[in-house]
Amino acid sequence: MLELVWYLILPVSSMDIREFSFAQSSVVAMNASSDISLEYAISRPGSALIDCVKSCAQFSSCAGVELCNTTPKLCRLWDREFPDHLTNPTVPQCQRFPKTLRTNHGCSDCGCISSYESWPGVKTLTVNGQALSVPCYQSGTYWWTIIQRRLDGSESFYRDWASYKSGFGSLLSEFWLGNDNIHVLTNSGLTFLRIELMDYTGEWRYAEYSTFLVESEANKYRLTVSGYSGNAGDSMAYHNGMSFSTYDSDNDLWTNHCALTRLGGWWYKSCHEANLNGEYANTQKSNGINWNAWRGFFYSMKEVRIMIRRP
Ligand SMILES: [Ca+2]
Repeated sequence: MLELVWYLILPVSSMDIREFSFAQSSVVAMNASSDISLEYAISRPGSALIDCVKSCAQFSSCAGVELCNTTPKLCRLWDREFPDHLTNPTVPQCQRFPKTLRTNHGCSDCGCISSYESWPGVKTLTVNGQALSVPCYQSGTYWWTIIQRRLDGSESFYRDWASYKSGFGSLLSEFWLGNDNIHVLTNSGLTFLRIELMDYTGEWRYAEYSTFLVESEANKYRLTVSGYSGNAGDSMAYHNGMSFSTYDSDNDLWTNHCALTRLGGWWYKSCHEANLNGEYANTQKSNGINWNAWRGFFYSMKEVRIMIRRP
């Protein structure tokens, strides 16, 4: 990894150039040329990259640079996040350097990060003095902190208490942020909840809750949720006041064991109206990623995002 550190302040810039680092991305790609806000040739020898990142640092909207080892060398400024999944082997001489903040300014949530950065993505928060990486997501005018995501069934959510406590999966795809982290985040004021759901036709619906609190492990991560609005229907009210259960820890109100039979970890009662950690693509009654108020117990949502912010 090549990393440049800057100790220059450009007078034209409203942002201090020292705040940024440019680390070479592992992906060499070139696509979506409409996202390039500026491209220019660099004639001065030996200083192409320095030239290029200096330009990028001047613009808060610049998300990174691409330096092409052509003749002459080309500097491209990108005005949105690099789409890492895109690759174009026809331009192997271009290298990418995403711009990242050197400091998160002590931000403990994505809303705070949005004051300093232009594009969401995986960011590092400082929560209770500890670093915590989370995906930030923009929905409407807000940046949200994502605590759970289902995308494609690549991750098993049939996990034990310890896994749900600490979290599992990949922040770039499917994951659970961890009950301890969710407790700390809600306890620090991220008490506004938004759940986004997509069915297999591609339709998205949402449910928002003005109050969302998850207690500590000592209280079995007891859930407080209320204040519904949205168009997906309210499938969380049923779970208000419930403790968390996993297949190795039955804290539900049923004589049997919900987490074991419903294949997830959740604030089960007897058993659920929402089963967002259920088994991916399972259409057996109540075992899939259910949201009963919209699609019922025999429908497993294709995609889910659970996210929180300060009110
Ligand atoms: Ca039980």
